[in-house]
Amino acid sequence: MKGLYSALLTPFDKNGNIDERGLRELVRYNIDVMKMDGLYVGGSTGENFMISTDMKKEVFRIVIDEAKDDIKLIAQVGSINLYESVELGKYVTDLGYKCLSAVTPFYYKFNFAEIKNYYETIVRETGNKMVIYSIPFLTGVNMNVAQFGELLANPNIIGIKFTAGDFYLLERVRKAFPDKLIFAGFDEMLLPALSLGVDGAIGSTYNVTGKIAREIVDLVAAKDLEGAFKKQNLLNDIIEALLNNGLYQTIKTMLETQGVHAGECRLPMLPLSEEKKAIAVELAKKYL
Ligand code: HMN
Repeated sequence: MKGLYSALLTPFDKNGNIDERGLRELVRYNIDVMKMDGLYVGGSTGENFMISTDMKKEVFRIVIDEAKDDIKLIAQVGSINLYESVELGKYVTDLGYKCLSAVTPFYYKFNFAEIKNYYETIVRETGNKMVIYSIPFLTGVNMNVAQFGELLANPNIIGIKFTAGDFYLLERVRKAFPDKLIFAGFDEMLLPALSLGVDGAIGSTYNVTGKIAREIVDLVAAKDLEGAFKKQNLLNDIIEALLNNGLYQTIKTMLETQGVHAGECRLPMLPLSEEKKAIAVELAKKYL
């Protein structure tokens, strides 16, 4: 499951319905143009926490139908409703997804025993593999090396999507679990994460910056750190512009200029103003 994954966006129409044609085009774009190794389906980038269970299923079904065996797939089924996670986990496993991921349960201050039970329940009930999705800046859930170790002791819990800037923790986790998969979750810190030995990366911006991310991966593998640093600078120029302009909406508008019907974001996210749309179009002209 190693490699570079786009965290897949979900194209919506103006009424917040899934645009199947756009979703299929986006899957193909990531495979054929961005040349990704994998897709992370149903993550934050997919606006997953704003859609119903049925819509999540629809996304999972369309994506695997379009992707077939052309790209690796990870299905994010995490939810603070554990019953929904299990239902989705079983659903995607039946569809043929070979690996799940689940965000650490958030909002309530779940204790570690509850978090452990959440992961163990999902892998037990689905029989599938699991990548822990750790993103403390959004969930408020911080785990230490020992706690990661307790989860990773389960052979079906095969790795961590590490979306944090704590590189001391990343280094400790890498050293402690050399045989588990670690994915970097912050695109703007791809190079430092690679230098600490991550097995891959999962990111929203790779839907439009995947080729630059690939160059960084290749330059690090060739031990050309200076070259990799220049590419990370370029990547971060784009990421900074995306974050300033509205991340998902701007990526979607950039994709639209490439003929991918990436559509709108779903409420409560608002559409871009005309001014911001124009900025997104300029970014696409400059970087795509
Ligand atoms: C997902 O769940 O969709 C992604 O894996 C999340 C991914 O880590 C992204 N994080 C968020 O959007 C919160 C990053 O790619 C992020 O968008 C990027 O580094 C820009 O900050």
